[in-house]
Amino acid sequence: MLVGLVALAALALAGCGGSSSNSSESTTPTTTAASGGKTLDATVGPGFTITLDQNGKSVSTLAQGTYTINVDDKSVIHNFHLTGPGVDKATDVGGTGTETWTVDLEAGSYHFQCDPHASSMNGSFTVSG
Ligand SMILES: [Cu+2]
Repeated sequence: MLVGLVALAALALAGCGGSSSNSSESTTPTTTAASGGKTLDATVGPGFTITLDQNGKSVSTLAQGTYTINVDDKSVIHNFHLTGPGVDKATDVGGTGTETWTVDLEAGSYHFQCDPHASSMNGSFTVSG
């Protein structure tokens, strides 16, 4: 009986994913973005702006954990460079496009900037343990 319940729950979860007639019993772990909201949006350019948002709000503090960062580099004169405990990741200055980073944020201070314009294009946030 318990096995039957678990199978039902798995089917129900798979159904939420939007695939209509997927009757296989494969439970693909595709529940990253929706639960917990641990997705950040990093944007640089096309003007002299650099931002890091979570759910449309500028990030100032975060709980430690694993985050997905969707980076959108919109300019060939800017880049997005994130540094902090255990993290040092950057896009190319001369390139544009989107990248997806998975980062483990630990307790401490993190800083992001556009390297060619670091004095004016920068931001920071704090991660609490
Ligand atoms: Cu720049």
